[in-house]
Amino acid sequence: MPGFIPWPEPWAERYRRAGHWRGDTFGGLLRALAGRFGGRTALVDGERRWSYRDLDQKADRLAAGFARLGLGPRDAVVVQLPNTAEFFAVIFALFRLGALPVFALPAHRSLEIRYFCEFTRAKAYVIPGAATGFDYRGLASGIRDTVSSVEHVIVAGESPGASGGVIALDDLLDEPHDQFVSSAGPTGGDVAFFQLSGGSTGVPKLIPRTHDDYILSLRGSVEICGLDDTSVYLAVLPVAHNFPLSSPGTLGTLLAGGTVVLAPRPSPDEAFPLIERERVTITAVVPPLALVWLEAAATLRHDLSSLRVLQVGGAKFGPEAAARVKPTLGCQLQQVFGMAEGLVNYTRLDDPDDIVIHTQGRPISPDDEILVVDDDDREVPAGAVGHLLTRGPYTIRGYYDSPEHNARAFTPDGFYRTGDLVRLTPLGYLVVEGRAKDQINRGGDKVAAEEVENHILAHPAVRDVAVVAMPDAFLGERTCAFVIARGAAPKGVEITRFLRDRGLAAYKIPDRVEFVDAFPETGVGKVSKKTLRAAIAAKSRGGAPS
Ligand code: J2J
Repeated sequence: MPGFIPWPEPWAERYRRAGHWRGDTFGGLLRALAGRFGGRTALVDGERRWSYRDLDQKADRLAAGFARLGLGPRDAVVVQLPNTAEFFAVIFALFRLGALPVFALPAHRSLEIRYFCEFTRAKAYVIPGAATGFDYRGLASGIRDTVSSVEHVIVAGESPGASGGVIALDDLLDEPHDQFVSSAGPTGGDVAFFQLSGGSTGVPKLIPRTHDDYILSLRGSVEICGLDDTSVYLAVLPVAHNFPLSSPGTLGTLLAGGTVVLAPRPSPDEAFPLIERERVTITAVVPPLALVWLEAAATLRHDLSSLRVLQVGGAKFGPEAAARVKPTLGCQLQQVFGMAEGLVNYTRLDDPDDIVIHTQGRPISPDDEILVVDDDDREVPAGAVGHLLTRGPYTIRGYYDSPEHNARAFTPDGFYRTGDLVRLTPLGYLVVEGRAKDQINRGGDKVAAEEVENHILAHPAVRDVAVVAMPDAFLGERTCAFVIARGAAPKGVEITRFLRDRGLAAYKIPDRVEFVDAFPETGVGKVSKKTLRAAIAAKSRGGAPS
């Protein structure tokens, strides 16, 4: 596939020989799961319960329906669905067809969606129906009218016969169809879908993941997390994100024959009753949500005794909060340090508390290679802090169709530059110490500074801008935009409204806008973001945000 950089053949051969890559595909896997776990519950969405057989059948029907629309192998389809059962019917149907889902988040707006559709020349865009609190129909009609590749808008969860030029998913599900087989179905080495990068550049990057590599990471995660057919996973984070999708997440749970329970919202008053009702055994949250849950567990009276593992990841979980998990929730904490590009690290369930509280885990696979290097790519002394580089059987060798960026983001011998600053403990566990990439980690939501800067620069009153992280007790970090105005400075809200109106996802909109006359510079005359970060940290300790 043009734009996809595969592993060099000697590496591919090695990963196959080691049994990491087995040639399975997601479409085939679901068929096998349906054979094995048939009538058992795969998905719980509100009052709806789909068995493995149901999911398999729906994927068949939908694949046939998609094929009728003219979708086929390697066609990209932007999927923007919340935590609903339909998400799984859609993605497995696309897998079966060999079409490529692009995993947009529900929070993405027209700027992001337009970019994904244009960049992948997506043929279709799948959106949720009513009752989401946002007009996805309006967003979709704007996209269809302006992005020529997008032939179909498909609405999930709406009554058959949806009008206005959109297609109801239920209509596609109508026609019985057994055992859909694509004439040119994918093989294990083929790209299965695109994940999105948290990014640090002007536009989001697309991450091509293959059936082989992703299934390996699922298998490893299932084993490490001890999942089996009695496991019940509660999906509270948006299911399209790599963490709840694969670490081991919803797909790992299905692979193990367990049950996935879909939470419409992550708040304790929605999630705790589900944990109690469905006897949930494992779930995954980001650090700010873990804090909310810890707080709520003290007051809300729900039976959480079924919960065995609380996974926390996506951003650094401090040791003070980490130490409270077991005493407060009565379950094991598992720290997860992962990335959509590949490498995922877990603390193990039988690790001593000290490791679980103070480290971010160790890699899934013995074939994950880890290097900790200085600014010149030389390995640092054991235990010292440095840049994390990684290579392995489920870490990509390049972003999709981005040769220039790839030259910077990967070393010549194929290591991915994660942009994270880490140190390795003597037992091989990673501790995340900071970040070198120009990104803000807003409680697990990643914001690329350059992307936001580009959009702010489009405002006519803005001469220059620098976006940096500011510390925040709850989210860990928030976003601050330092702006040099052309003349009289506009109000901060004019900038944020401008970004919202342009169609930027809300989590990328700066929490604070500061007007300055000039930027501090480094010795070589570059904007010193370090000085700006220190300035806003000092200021935000003293005053309320503007
Ligand atoms: C510090 N930083 C972390 C952690 C991720 C599992 C879990 C998380 C992600 C994810 C994922 C961190 N402590 N525990 O895909 O499968 C920051 C790092 C990393 C970046 C990746 C998974 N866990 N991070 O968060 O692609 O900076 O994936 O490089 O969204 O999040 O972000 P993302």
